[in-house]
Amino acid sequence: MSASLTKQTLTQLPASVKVPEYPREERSRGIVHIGPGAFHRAHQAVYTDMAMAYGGNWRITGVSMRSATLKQKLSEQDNLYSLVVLDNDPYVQVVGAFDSVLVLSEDRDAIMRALTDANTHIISLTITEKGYCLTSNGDLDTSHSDIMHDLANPDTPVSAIGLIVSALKYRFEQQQTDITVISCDNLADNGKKLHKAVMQFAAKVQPALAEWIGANICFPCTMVDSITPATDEALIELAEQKLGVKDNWPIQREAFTQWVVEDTFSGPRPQWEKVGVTFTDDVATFENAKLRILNGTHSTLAYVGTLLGKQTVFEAISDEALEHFIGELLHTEILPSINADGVMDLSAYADAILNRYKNRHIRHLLSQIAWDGSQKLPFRILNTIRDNLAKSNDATLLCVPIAAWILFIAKRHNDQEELVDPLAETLLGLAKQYHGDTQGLTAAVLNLPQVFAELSANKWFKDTVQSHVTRLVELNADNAADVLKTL
Ligand code: CS2
Repeated sequence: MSASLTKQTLTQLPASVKVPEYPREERSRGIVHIGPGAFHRAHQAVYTDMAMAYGGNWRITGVSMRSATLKQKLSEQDNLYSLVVLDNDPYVQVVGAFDSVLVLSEDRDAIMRALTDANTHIISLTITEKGYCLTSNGDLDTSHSDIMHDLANPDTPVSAIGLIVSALKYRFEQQQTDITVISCDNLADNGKKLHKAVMQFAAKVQPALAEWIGANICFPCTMVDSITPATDEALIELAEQKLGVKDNWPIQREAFTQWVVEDTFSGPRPQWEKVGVTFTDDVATFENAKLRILNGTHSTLAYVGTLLGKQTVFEAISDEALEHFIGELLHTEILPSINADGVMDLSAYADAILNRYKNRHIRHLLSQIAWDGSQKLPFRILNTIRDNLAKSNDATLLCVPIAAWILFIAKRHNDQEELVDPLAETLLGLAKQYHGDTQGLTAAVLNLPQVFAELSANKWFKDTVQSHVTRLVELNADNAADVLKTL
């Protein structure tokens, strides 16, 4: 058995492996990151690791809201892990930015100390859409069980919003303002949404606290991008081959990576601009383009591709009929919904994304992208539909991923497979109730206000999804071109 990746073995790695270019032991924490999942470790943590070569105490303390696995795995290897970049010639980079991982159920006091430490200048988050506990109108969902718990027990929060507010309350009492709170999730206007949720929560705790947050703390919007398939056995083996030592928790991503950050900070930050991060006053255009073009087509490939029996993004985009459909969807309905004049060439951006999907070295499971459809589709597809309807543009093809999602739910129920979604119980309950009646299931799902909001009452939208469902029920690998053409 080979030795493990640790600070001792770090000095003996092959020359081809990139290692942290700063004296790691001398650098202390400056960031607390809530939700240190694979995406954060492959993206923001890598930028921060590289930026530390230009100075600064920006080590990261990760805060896991639930699972203790990462804490255990990383602590066994001195909080080091490797990133495998999947390209024609895959390479490995060891990331040293983490100083520790804490878990809410085990380390509540240590987490509070980290969040309120005067040397912590950034609280960042990747908690996925559902972690924000928002209603479909973008307000804090005060009927959410975690938010109800936290409003009743503000000193022992279980939600990320409650945790941030309790840390900011301490900072308010100490008048410690030099901190910025950064959302790194795939939500349109992520900083504004986070700010609103925090303000609405804080106002209920203490109005003066909300006022202080409003006046002193910045919540920049960001656009994050890099395709990051979940860790699997093949990756663990590849990492070991490249490292010559065993990393029990490596991560992987494509070579392409982008981070666009609104340049509004209420405290110091790493020199991220030196390592490829873009700072701008207008993140919205980048965010909209990325969410609608990349994430919108990703979800479409996930649901339609699964109905076609495909497993990965590469397999799905290699299907000629599906590739053609995605092209039509992009050029007739998604690109016209985005106003990017003078900021970016949308057509070239979309082509580059399709090329990224065609990377044969990446095995990105459609089932991973299909998670949490009830949370993702509003940002990825429904907002685009709304904009198109408002401009009297067509939105017919945009209703296809919605129809395919509904059939995907029915399929999960029929195949007795897990549906990963915070609304899984409701959705599978409907699939059971309407077993064999896809029209009934469609009507019931489209009636869920927490997903569709005012679109639940839009006759055109409901009729279009129903008609797609009728066609897609027939879809299979042999008739894909014919069926997709008639949608
Ligand atoms: C994907 C994203 O899992 C998903 O839903 O669409 O994680 C996607 O890979 C990233 O946003 C790419 O930046």
